Amino acid sequence: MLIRNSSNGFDHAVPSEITSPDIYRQRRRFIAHMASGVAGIALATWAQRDARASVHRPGKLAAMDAMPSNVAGAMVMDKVTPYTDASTYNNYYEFGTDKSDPARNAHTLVTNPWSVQIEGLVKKPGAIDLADLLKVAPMEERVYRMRCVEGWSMVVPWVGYSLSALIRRVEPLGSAKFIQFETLADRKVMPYLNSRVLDWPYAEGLRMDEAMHPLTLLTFGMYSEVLPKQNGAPVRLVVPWKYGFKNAKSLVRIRFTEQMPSTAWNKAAANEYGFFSNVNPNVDHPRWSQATERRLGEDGLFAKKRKTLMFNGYEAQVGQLYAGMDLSKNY
Ligand SMILES: Nc1nc2c(c(=O)[nH]1)N[C@H]1C(S)=C(S)[C@@H](COP(=O)(O)O)O[C@H]1N2
Ligand SMILES: [Mo]
Repeated sequence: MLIRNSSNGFDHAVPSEITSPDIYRQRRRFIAHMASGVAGIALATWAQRDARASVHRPGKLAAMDAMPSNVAGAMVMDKVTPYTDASTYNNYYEFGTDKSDPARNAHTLVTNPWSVQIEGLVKKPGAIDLADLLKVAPMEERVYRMRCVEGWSMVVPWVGYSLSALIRRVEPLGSAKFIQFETLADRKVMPYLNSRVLDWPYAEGLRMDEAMHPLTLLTFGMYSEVLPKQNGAPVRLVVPWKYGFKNAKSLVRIRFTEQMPSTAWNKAAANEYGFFSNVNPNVDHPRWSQATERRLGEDGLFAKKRKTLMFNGYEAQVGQLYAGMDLSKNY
């Protein structure tokens, strides 16, 4: 793995299966093209592939015009998961509990108009329109691993900016120690809100230092395009060192709190899903091991397993956030 972020000083390498240097250079060139306005050609190629795969793709993310050519995003050198896998094998329980349900059902989600409510312990509470939210900081591409607590993983080029930029913008009070994230709960468009799998709206939370960490991405796109609805359009969280369920989709509310906030999965099964939920191969889920994972798009459904990495491979960047904590108790 190689993560580079000139602005944050990340430069860490560990052995793992890596993308060939050629493909890596191609990707970098593609990103530079996106930024310099030559995107049409590159996108035509993507569109052709799309036609072959017959997967609907939402198109270019307008705010990417502002993306700098020297992208200061964190890059993982693992092979990027095919778009088709990342956009058809999903967890978005509001649209159904089968992996194929969100891609089939989420088309009913209305993502425009959209705004995110900022509330709680901040100097500047209030609603922020999506158009304004897109402009809080320059967009970056970050190729992150994502590890679902159920044992599958993927590598996705997300597009967004560090959540810290938004947090600074709204000026939290000194008493704010945590942030709670709430996502859309609209019975008109989300068939599974009538089920009692979870206590809706879906809620997640981070400690302030986790939320401020540069890797924590407020995410608007993937694969150089707008997020597909099943992946959490128009705006979601991506916290790459934590299990996938921390990555709340279709955010509508960001609340600054003094106490550790409740989260949907912790409420549903506290002995299985803790507040921290850092990826940890040494702490098993009560019902299964977390030592290995299956990478989406690799050799079909019964592929050989990969070893799961501590903090999903981001230990050098985030390990110090948990210094001295008993990770088997604070799971
Ligand atoms: N609102 C909402 N956000 C959600 C979920 C959900 O059911 N509802 N599922 C979570 C889980 S369990 C995972 S693994 C990731 C999956 O993200 P992906 O579909 O983009 O891979 O989204 C997370 N965010
Ligand atoms: Mo998950």
